[in-house]
Amino acid sequence: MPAVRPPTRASAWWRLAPAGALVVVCGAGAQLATTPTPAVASASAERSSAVDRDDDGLSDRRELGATALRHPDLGPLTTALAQRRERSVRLLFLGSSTTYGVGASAPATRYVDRVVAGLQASFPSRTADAPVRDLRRSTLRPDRSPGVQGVNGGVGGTTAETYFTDAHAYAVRLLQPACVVHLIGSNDTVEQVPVATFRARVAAVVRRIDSLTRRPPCHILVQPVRRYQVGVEAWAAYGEALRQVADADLRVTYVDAGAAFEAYDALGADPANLIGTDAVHLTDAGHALLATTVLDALALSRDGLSTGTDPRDADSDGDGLTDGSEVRGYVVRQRVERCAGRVVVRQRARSLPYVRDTDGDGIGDQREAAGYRLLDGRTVRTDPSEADTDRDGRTDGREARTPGGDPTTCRRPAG
Ligand SMILES: [Ca+2]
Ligand SMILES: [Ca+2]
Ligand SMILES: [Ca+2]
Ligand SMILES: [Ca+2]
Repeated sequence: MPAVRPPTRASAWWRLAPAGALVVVCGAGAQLATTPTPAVASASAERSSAVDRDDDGLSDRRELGATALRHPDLGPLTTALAQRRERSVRLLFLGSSTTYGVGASAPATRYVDRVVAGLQASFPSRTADAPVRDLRRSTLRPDRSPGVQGVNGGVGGTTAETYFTDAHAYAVRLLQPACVVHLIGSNDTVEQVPVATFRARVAAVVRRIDSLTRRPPCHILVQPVRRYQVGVEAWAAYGEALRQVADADLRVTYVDAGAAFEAYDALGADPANLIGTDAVHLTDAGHALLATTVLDALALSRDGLSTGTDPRDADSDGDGLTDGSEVRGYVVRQRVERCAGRVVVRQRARSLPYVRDTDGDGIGDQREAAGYRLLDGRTVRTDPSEADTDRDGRTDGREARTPGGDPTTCRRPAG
């Protein structure tokens, strides 16, 4: 029998863990990142692969995934990506004109659309990939289909003071993004907003977004491309401010996209034609380089994904079955007369550790595995991963609600 616990409210590890506690959660990864001596590094790697703090049969390493161990600040995104076949994984892009797409010749060549397309290619879902939508369209009718989705919240001309509005707050509350990408600072540098003020404003937006979400998202702070009228040193100070915001919070990542443009001499001879004729906005090639820089910095791959579960909660979806039993599988003992003629007395089932009703038949995974009552008083068990256990065309839930119905026997209900 699978291990059964009373249902608890599903929770996410990064929500339960305040910033300080997260250091402990990812202690092994953090130790590796500080490049200790090789002997220490391998010892901590070994420890982390064996540690199973919630005692659910899955190691912390497996539950967090290699990517999150290496890059703990992306935890909310990597966990969401692990669940992408069942749930929407939304990325909200904030910023000014470049985020909005100025300079790009078509929506598909915008930096935002390229980042989203790159993630969709790396992390396919069951449904057709949704194109990036703007804030208004995303909130008018939220797309509930599974997979990676992009929401473009860029507003031209904005600074750190103005790039996050009440409309954005509404969208965050409604859409609950897994990660928020902030490309901000270009206009602040031109307006010579004091660096400390800039830093405080970005940090305040991060905090505000966190307060609007049930599971605080990750944040990616992208240092924009330098503007001609801003000196290299002044520009670097704003980048340093973003880095400080990222260093202060374990869910915030800093990406220096501007450096890639300096390396191509974009503000000099610009041989790769990255900056447009207005000397401000990016060309299609510039948008492509920006997108590549962001994707490369995140270094996300399917291999590094986790089980999509919480290493501090033995039952991430609170359905009464431990994460370990749902991932590894368990035996359901029940005589089932299938329509094909075969009679089965026990079958091995697996269910999703982050979805309470994996097959969507209206009966939770734990009830299907442990047994539930039919209207005639008998108790039966059914396959939590098969909506129609006896394969007679009617779901287990429907048969259980029908007088005379039996989801374990292939026949029409009496009457
Ligand atoms: Ca565990
Ligand atoms: Ca469970
Ligand atoms: Ca079910
Ligand atoms: Ca059936």
